[in-house]
Amino acid sequence: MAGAASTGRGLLISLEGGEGAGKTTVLGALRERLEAHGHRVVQTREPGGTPAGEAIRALLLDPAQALSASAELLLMFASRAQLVETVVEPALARGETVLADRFTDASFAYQGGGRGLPMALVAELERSFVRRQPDFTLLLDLDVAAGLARARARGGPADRIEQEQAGFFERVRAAYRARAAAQPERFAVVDAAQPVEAVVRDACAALDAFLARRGEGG
Ligand code: Z5A
Repeated sequence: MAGAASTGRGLLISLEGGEGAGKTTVLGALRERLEAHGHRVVQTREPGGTPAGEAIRALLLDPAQALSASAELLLMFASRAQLVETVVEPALARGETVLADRFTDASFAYQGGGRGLPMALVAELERSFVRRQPDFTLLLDLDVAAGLARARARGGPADRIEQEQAGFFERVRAAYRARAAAQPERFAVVDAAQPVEAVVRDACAALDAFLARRGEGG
């Protein structure tokens, strides 16, 4: 599967993590960093990121919906297919950098790890409908109990997936870590248990190191 780097087009950079890992906090800093390096940045989120994707997101996160695991997986990919075709690929073709708040790794972690669906099925959907992996993925790794405590402290009602038990989130974390360990050239793992400033510092340092490997200094 070709990454953007090998096509000479724009870059696809994704941010992943479990519940309460602090993605929202880190995204803004990564965007600023990329812009400082001269990148034109298009930010996306999943599920969602397009009008159709946001409607699918509402369905996916609605606690009143008793979705089967397969339906959940296919809806995640329906949202992703719409995003890839109408936002991600056009941006990459224009030479822009896509900063993705979750991408396909989330389906491997949540639907493969969390729900126990076959990883080969997720990989088949990726091959058929996404056709690329991120050039660089930052994984914010955090102990599940700490992440759930942060999410609870944030307040507000839990969505359908947030209502899952700790065991589900342990499997999600294990799947993310296994993917990062299997693809060290693509992933950087940041210890998200640290204070916010340290998480942001380490995330920006990992991004800088990736850009430096591509010959983008400073
Ligand atoms: N999902 C899936 O199952 N399959 C897929 O393929 C995809 C997604 C793409 C929605 O995703 C759900 O969809 C998600 C995965 C699933 N389900 N869950 N659970 P989302 O990304 O939109 O939702 P989320 O994971 O719940 O993200 P979030 O709510 O935006 O969380 P976050 O960005 O990681 O956390 P945060 O809001 O930045 O921080 C949480 C709180 O902790 C907040 O009060 C912060 O102030 C605090 N915080 C953050 N960092 C720190 C540090 N370092 N120390 C202390 N406190 C901190």
